[in-house]
Amino acid sequence: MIYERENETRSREDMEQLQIERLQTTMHRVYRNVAFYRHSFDSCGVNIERIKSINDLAFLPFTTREDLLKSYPYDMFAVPLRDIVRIHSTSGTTGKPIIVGYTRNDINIWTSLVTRVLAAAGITNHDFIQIAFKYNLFTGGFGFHYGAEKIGASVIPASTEDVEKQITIMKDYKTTVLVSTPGYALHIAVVLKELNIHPEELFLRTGLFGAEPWSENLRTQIEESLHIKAYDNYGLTEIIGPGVAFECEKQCGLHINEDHFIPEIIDPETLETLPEGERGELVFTTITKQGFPLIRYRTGDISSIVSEPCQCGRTLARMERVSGRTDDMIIVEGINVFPSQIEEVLLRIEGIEPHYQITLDRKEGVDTMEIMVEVEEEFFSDETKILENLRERIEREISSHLGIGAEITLVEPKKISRSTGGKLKHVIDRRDVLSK
Ligand code: DLL
Repeated sequence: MIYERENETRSREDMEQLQIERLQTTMHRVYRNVAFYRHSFDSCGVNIERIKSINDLAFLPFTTREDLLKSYPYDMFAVPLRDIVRIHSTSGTTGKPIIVGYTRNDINIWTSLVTRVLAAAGITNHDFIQIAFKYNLFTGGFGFHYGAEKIGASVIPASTEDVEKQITIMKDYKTTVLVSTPGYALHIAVVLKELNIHPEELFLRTGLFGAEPWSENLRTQIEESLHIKAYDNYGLTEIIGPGVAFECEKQCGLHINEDHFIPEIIDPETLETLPEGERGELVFTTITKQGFPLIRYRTGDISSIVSEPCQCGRTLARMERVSGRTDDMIIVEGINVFPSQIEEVLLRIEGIEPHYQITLDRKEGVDTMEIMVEVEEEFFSDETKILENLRERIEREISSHLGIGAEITLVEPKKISRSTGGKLKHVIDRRDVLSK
């Protein structure tokens, strides 16, 4: 079903007209209210009155993750703090996170965008939706919750209940829709099998999965093991959270909510805008957000875009499923982490050499992370108890600073291969996240 037919099926001409009007308003708002944009437009000689077509976007400077980190906590907000009704933030940072704020209007828009995502997957007020995302600073739980209520479904905020409880709820409350990361859905499927519960004993028919990369292979595996149809959806905290792009029943790319976010694909090296269909870094400009508007935000996600209308009737441009990152960010169980953050935790611990290797794997549907760490020579000549204490300490520190569990393996100095001039590969990812 198309939730907002008028907005999801505009002609290209109409859409561009709407986008440029909204972009003008946004540019004025950020120029007036955000010192970062005033400086950045002034130093690039941008005259906002001259931005008259979508192609003129290319004259505007980019905004990066680093810019947002520097603006901690509220320097990027474009409204007085009394108008902010909600705050979320990016996850798992040892340093400072990126904090985003929403006005009441932003929340209303976000809600309707998530409603589009759900409606496109055929969800109605007859459904029972089990949301197995965290309800906290992460945008997944609250984002989906509001959208699901708006569609009139019965919302079950199962959040981080353990997997057996999730299954009991699913069975007893007659859940028809599961909302989670694809990795968690797989984990549920594995445990169902262990418990000897046949998927037909459940009422599940649809899954909406996102927040981390996944492959067509994984989709098939989840669909077959849970007897459901699985839909992909994409979003990021900085732009709004979930509700940026979603699959329809045709499942040929993710429709971007272009009446709220203007997408571009750029070459991450030259920063040139790339033509339709070419793969590069996804960049978004928000054009209706009041609290935390962003101009040409570099997401670091690799994708491509086509604007040809879809067979479903929507004219919203489509992005291909995210096929990687321009940086080394990894996502473990939906939590985003940079190897540099792990390094920061490790190097604060005495006795650790600055050499480590991270191996990601998936066992029985659960993401696992092993960190091999080199330890100073003298620790190896000491009692094993000291080594064991050190191992436990690293595990604790990683978990408390980054919110993820890791298995630590301590090794002797020079055990981990050194860079031979090329870029040292700190991460080995053995999960089937991106292969077709
Ligand atoms: O993951 C928002 C979200 C919540 C999206 C629930 C969908 C469902 P962040 O924690 O800020 O926000 O992480 C954003 O996750 O830049 C991508 O690298 C990755 N990502 C999100 N959705 C997908 C997806 C939420 N469907 C980062 N496929 C993004 C691949 C995804 N990667």
